[in-house]
Amino acid sequence: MNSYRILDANINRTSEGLRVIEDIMRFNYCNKGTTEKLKKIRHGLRKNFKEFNDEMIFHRDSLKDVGLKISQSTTLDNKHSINELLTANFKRVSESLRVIEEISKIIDEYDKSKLVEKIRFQVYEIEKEVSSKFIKQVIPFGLYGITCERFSNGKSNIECVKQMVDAGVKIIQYRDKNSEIEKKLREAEQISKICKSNGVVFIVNDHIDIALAVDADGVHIGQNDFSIQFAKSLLGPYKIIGRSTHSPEQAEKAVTEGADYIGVGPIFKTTTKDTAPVSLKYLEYAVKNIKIPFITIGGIKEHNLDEVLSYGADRVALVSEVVGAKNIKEKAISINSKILEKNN
Ligand code: TZP
Ligand code: MG
Repeated sequence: MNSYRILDANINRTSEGLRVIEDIMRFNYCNKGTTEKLKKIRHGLRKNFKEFNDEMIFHRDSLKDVGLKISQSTTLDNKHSINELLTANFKRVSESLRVIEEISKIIDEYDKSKLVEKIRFQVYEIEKEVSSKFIKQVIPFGLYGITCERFSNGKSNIECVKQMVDAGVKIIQYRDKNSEIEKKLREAEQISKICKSNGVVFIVNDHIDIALAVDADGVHIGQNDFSIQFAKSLLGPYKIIGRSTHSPEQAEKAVTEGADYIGVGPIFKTTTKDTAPVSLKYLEYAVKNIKIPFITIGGIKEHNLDEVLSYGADRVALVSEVVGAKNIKEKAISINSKILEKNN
């Protein structure tokens, strides 16, 4: 086994990945703290494997690397935004650190392996920091989960969120129109933690202050709430702003004002929200004309989901149908897979 060749490739890979992130933090975001941390890790790693330098260079054979041909013949690694660059390079760094960690064990360098494991966990923490401050999350396809204690048959909002997250739902909105603000803050804090540790996007309905306090990924605001511009001025450029819309005019306005996604609905009659249904005609309009993500919502149940999907909806919110189900997890799995399969 050519351990030193693997070690060499992965130390280079880690350093290069760290350098890309470091330079983005340094020159694009002028963020001294993160730049310093990354630089320290990069230098520390090199220093710890310095004694193998000669051995590694001896085993290096870049021109005969079969991976180069594969990489040259694909465009899968193309990137279009700083977000994508950061995400891909964090992934590259943690993966290559893991390889160094494992290879170190078989060359009898267990202590070094443990040290690299520690570095890997430091990188995870930095990724978390960078992603909450500088990366705007994308709106995932599939079921958009929303809390609603009024329909959850005694289950708490937290319990509902846990089950939806367990089901693989990738975006959760905390919506509670009735509770005291203290309770909302406490619940939002807990849901934020659940979402962060499961890679789920977290949106707070109505409350920009709560979204900020719990470091949510964004807010959802209705037609009678704050303006999108005001929300942006408080939340900065890396938080998601979603806007409810009930007509093509409102949709176009939200897009012009810079919403990251819009709600399209209520499609059918619903008792969850006091707004008249807009019918599938508005969904048809959105599919044809709206170029940002939109969430189809309102009166949607498992029995009419196929109809909604046949119009081209790719992100759908079913509120009472999911939180009111006997088994929320099973219901969410079933609905989410239908939406995702239809859009595959
Ligand atoms: N916005 C438009 S309709 C609606 C919201 C929040 C409620 C949808 O709830 P349900 O139970 O899925 O009809
Ligand atoms: Mg609102």
